[in-house]
Amino acid sequence: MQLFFASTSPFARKVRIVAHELGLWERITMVEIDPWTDGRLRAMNPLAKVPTLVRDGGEPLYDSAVICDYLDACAGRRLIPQDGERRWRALRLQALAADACAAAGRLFAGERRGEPEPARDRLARAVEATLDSLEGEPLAGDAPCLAEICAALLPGYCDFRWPDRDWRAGRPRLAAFTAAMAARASFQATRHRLAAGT
Ligand SMILES: N[C@@H](CCC(=O)N[C@@H](CS)C(=O)NCC(=O)O)C(=O)O
Repeated sequence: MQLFFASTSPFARKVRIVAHELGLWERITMVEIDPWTDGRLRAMNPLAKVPTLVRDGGEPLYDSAVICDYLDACAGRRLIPQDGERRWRALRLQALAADACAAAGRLFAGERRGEPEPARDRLARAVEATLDSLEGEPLAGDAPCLAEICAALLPGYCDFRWPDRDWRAGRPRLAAFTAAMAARASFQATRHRLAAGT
């Protein structure tokens, strides 16, 4: 299998963390690309987005939630609870993290372009409210499932994009949880970084 990813993408990071936690890391060739300029991607994914997973003898898979589901099935269903409240919680936190990370990415891009404040305000409020909501979640950094992995994505992305902004102030539980998750090998191996030339 080949996973096309960008090291700046929280969606790709989620998939890579899941692959690592499931013990599938060695079975996947990680191909780092720039989704905006790499012409190979659109032939596999009409949206030309990362992450995209190319399987041996199967259709390519895209959208991080679909890829995580596929990897979890490959590994015998270990990270995504299959029934009960735990399942809905994991899927809810996955959806929350996805849209909040998308808002954070748009906010970062808008700041760089110097977009006016009102255009950015709704995005900033989505990011802040999501961090507040995560502070209220019962999260533990040991034995994580998809819920905990997803809950740690936005804090990690904020640290990457805005290292000078203190999202931890007033959110001690989320800060402790994020530190515990950041120490895991899967999070260490997938830390966000700027690709060369960006
Ligand atoms: N819903 C998708 C979102 C993926 C996504 O937006 N990826 C961004 C990078 S963070 C991308 O590839 N952008 C390139 C583009 O929009 O052309 C998922 O969960 O995989």
